[in-house]
Amino acid sequence: MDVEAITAAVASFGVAIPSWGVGTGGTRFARFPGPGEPRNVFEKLEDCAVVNALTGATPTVSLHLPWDQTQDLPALQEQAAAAKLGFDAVNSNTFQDRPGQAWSYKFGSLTHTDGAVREQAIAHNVECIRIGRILGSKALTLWIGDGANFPGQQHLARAFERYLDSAARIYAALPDDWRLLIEHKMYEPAFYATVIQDWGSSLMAAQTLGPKAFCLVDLGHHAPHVNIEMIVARLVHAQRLGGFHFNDSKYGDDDLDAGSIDPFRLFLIFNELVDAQRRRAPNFSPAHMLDQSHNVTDPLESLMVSAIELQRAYAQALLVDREALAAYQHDNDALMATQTLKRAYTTDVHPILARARQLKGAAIDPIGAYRASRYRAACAAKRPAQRTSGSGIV
Ligand code: PSV
Ligand code: MN
Repeated sequence: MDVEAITAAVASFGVAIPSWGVGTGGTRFARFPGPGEPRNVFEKLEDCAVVNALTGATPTVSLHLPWDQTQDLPALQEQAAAAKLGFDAVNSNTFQDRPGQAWSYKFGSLTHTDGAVREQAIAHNVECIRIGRILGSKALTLWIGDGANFPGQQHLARAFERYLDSAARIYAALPDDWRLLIEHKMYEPAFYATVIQDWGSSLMAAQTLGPKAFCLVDLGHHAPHVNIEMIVARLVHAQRLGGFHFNDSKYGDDDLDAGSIDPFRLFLIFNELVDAQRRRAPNFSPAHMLDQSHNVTDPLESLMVSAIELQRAYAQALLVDREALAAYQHDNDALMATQTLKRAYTTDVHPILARARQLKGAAIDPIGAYRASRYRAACAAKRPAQRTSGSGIV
């Protein structure tokens, strides 16, 4: 691909901002909120609009319900339209109790042993679909924390069966043009066994549910050193790669900024995506979302840098000489095959990314422009400190 074509491809790349990512996150030990945190979904949208205006890379927002609940959906739609923001997948939340709810999720939600709890969790997901339809979303992301902390606590097989039964009810409520994105996570909050703990469980569930069910890969939800690009390749093969929650991790965390620890791994994942795109792999149109917890940075700056890291990985993957790579692979020339990838990965694509932003009317230097705008100080003045509606723990 020539430079112009790569620039155009980068300019058309978009990743959704998680609404919960614009507030400061936290760990289970503490949360240290910064000045001018958004206090509701409308203020979160204001922040998302700033990130998109400066990067041109985040045209959509992924809501989390009930954290982003509002009685005034038309106003939300209006604000989004004015800011030229769309809504990506809606995320449901049955991993927390909310005040006044009839049944507790302490021992699970969609897989709870009590049918009444399962019904409540199913109804919440159906409500998420209803809200998402109004806003123009086309997918529901289903992540549950259900599982066990002790061997023997849960009947492992039956818990999965209950998951399939509950998820089938949600699936039945999906509009024809929607996707159900099933997100797996190895552990946390369940530390012994999580019902949808890996891509195997996720794929089995997707294949059982039907053609609108896909697997969502949150990069941080695997054991250290797991080869995520291989998982991606397998899900592409199975025609069930539904999307990503991008982030990075070093140990068992799932929240660090995308590309901050292992940008080579991010590149290798994008290498699989570009390969699938080139091969016109069937049913291949994964959703891109960030899912990070910004604990020590200004969340908007982290989101900008993360979106750009994804574009960098994408541009570098586009630079891979695929014909040469295929020939080296065919000839079992391991050294030249890997050098072909390295050559693309070590190319400085920074000017291409800046040019793509310039073409879109975004900032050549988003962080510099953001700091010069003093947006954060303006937020601090007009948004007196208050807890955000998000959990702070991602
Ligand atoms: C769970 O750790 C997760 O990755 C899921 O995507 C949740 O919806 C999100 O984080 C927020 O807690
Ligand atoms: Mn996630």
